[in-house]
Amino acid sequence: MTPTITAFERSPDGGKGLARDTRVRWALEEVGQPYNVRLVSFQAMKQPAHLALHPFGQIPTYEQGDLTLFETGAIVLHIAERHSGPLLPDDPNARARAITWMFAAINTVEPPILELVTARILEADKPWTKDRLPLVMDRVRDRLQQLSARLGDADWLDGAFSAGDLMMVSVLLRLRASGILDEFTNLSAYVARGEARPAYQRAFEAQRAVNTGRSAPC
Ligand code: GTB
Repeated sequence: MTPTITAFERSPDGGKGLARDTRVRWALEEVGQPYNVRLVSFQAMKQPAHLALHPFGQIPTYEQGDLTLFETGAIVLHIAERHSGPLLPDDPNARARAITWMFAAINTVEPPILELVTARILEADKPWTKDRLPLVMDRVRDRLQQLSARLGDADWLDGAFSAGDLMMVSVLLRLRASGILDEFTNLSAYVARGEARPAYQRAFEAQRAVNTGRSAPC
């Protein structure tokens, strides 16, 4: 049965691919699973029909048969597990490490990045932002420094590309506008490698088509 995911009717980023449905689309493209998309407005997200799928009234969600999921990490992990091979290695230890990187992306690397997004965008005009921004930027730099040291000159975090890389690249993409990523040559190249993957390109174009009104290339 073809899964259905939800995405913004109009993403606030205008199609830059930063909303989290892109991560789910990317995972589905990597495993070659066709999918349907139901677009929801901000208003519809807070209505009972959507809240029944997502208790926090957000996107993305994932429905397949009688299974409904929310939380991007859980959805990507589910997709990876259902399609053995492309996103999770068969070796149990390598698989556990790939899942560890998924958690590291959303639990350790993403939180300071989200703080930065809040400071730069949502609180840009607040009186405290001038003093707080350098502190937040340094917290992001600390994490990137550690991640950069671990990645070294490898292509991916642990052997072949995995769901861990999919999540980490997606998280790092949120930094592009800040310029901080450019301070770490190997991380910039890592993100570029992720973006160059045909599956990412298809996912990106599909969400862009929704948000710009242009049709996605076949
Ligand atoms: N922990 C949840 C998950 O990982 O799935 C978080 C889901 C979430 O934050 N969803 C956001 C949402 O539905 C969209 S992705 N927000 C609406 C609401 O809460 O009312 C976050 C997002 C939104 C916009 C941009 N952007 O414009 O650049 C980027 C990312």
